[in-house]
Amino acid sequence: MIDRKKVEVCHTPSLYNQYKKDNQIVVVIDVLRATSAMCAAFDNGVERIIPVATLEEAQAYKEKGFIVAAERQGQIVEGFDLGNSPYGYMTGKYKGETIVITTTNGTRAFTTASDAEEVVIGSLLNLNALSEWLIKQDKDVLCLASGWKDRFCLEDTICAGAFVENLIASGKFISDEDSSIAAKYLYRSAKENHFAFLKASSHRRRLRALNLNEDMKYCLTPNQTNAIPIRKADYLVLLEE
Ligand code: 3SL
Repeated sequence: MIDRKKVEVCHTPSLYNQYKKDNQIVVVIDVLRATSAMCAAFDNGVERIIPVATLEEAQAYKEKGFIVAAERQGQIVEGFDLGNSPYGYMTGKYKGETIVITTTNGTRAFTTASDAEEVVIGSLLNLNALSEWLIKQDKDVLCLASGWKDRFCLEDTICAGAFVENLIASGKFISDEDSSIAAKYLYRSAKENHFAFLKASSHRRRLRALNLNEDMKYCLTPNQTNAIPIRKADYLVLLEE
């Protein structure tokens, strides 16, 4: 009998304790836009990312001379170097650099999973590359959606559902939880056109009001990079295989 591993979905950081298990890989997902920006950053040569949950921690790093990205309410926080638009990381300016980042939900989800054995960063941008790597690890996987201020959100759910779909299709994984099955069906409904499917979603409305349509189109287009950010100590580096 094949010993199939589990791939499950946790819809918000506040539910993490209900889903966490020993020896599990946690995939932190914040499609709009934190984990998409992190994938874009590594794809463009950033050396290391230090995610922090609060503006106070970010400020402390800034005072020590670090490059610091800070987002709140979808905008760059005054006094910091950049925000979480993926395009901000594509200029070549940050090649080889360490960037500290704090965002409303994504970096909070990352720190919530600090007790996990392994943490990687997922987005639609690295969907297939990360799926292939997860399939090879032979470990249970938990997709942790960042949500919005601990509320369910559609875009992270769809992305988590895409990982569930890919991992189950390998024949090596199953899902038990209704949260995972729901995510998979939502992904199937959305996959022909994520941007259109999310038209009425709260985050699309929020970012549209800030004129961030181009960011959304980029973040919602799957498989633009093979970059897999992986946690090492309390920071992220590019997974080298
Ligand atoms: O919550 C987050 O981590 C952000 O990515 C939110 S926003 O896309 O900047 O609105």
